[in-house]
Amino acid sequence: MIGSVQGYATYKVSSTFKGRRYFVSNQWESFNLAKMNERCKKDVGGFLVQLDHPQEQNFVSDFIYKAGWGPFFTGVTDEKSEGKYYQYNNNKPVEIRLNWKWFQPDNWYNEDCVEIWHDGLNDRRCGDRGRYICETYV
Ligand SMILES: [Ca+2]
Ligand SMILES: [Ca+2]
Repeated sequence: MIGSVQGYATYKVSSTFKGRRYFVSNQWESFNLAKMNERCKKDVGGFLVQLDHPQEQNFVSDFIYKAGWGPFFTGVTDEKSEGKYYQYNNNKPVEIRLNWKWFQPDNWYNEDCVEIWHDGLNDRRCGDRGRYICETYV
């Protein structure tokens, strides 16, 4: 944790990881992929976190775990086609092996957004209240 940034939301800022930096919003609100991706752009010049590097999930997990209570939403989703996960920001399919929590993803009542915990990912309903994670290249 290296400080905080104030935009529309307030964010805690991570250290750098392979030329990237992460920001986690401090407040809980209804999650929306388009809205939060736009916030990331305006507030920190980034995008909703893309999980596209093999070690990235671990780094982000460690970072948000120290940031307090979740849920913490990522930019990974299967809203266009059930079970086909892609990065909302650039529409590219997820190419790394995602580390899911046990028995996830289960698409319980149509869960199309993905939250990250210290012990893995879970699919969750977009629209649930939570915090979101932005990513930038540094
Ligand atoms: Ca789903
Ligand atoms: Ca789930």
